[in-house]
Amino acid sequence: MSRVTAAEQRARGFGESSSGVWCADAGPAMVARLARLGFDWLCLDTQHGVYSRTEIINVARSFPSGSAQLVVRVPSCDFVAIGAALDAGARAVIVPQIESAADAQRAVAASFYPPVGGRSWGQLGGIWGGATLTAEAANGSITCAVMIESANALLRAEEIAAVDGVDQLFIGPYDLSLSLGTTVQALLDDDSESSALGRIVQVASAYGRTVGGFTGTPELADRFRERGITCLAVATDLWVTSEGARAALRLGTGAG
Ligand code: 3PY
Ligand code: MG
Repeated sequence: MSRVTAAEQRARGFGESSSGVWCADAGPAMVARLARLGFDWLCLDTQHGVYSRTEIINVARSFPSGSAQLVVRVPSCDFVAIGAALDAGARAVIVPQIESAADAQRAVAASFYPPVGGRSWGQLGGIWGGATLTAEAANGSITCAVMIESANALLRAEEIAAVDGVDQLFIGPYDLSLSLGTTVQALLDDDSESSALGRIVQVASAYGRTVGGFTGTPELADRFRERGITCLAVATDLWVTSEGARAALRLGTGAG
């Protein structure tokens, strides 16, 4: 079973029935605005997004308290990168390309202080007047989500989900469909017993983990929700700005 219940994860903002915005390019001021708009969580994508460690810190420094939960998708299953994101103040990490129980164990070891893992002490929040959590409070409040996004990960979903400390299986539909030789639409359309998405949801539930995923648009998010996946990145920073501009032009030119 999970260290934390689904209800506890939900209460933190990044859990079942939550809507996040995924940022790949927005700078600190735009991130702060997005964080106040009502999303449950905001994820900085440091795998495919533009952010260096300094930029993660700059975002975290001006991240508004009492707003969305700050989540970081780290670049890889790397001890230093996971620790750096959490030290900056992320309350959850999404760790990409998890292929095995050994990978998941590495993600957990980097995410939690002893005795759960081997995270190194050095939170930065105190520098800018933010929170410094005790090791116990950090271990009790950080969410470690591991990404299932390959045929291998799908095959080994049980052993990955069984790792103590894994809180959530997070689906990367684009890499997963590439790895399976299919498309995101076809992944969503397959509602057979043996479907990839069905298998992930079923394994997560069997091991008491929540399940989340990247979608990037509200329309795609609806399709994931229909499949029982409800911790979703429902928009990106790019989607918010381009759709906002489209709406303004439509309405502002009297065409709306
Ligand atoms: C994927 O769909 O593979 C992702 O990692 C989303 O960013
Ligand atoms: Mg991916």
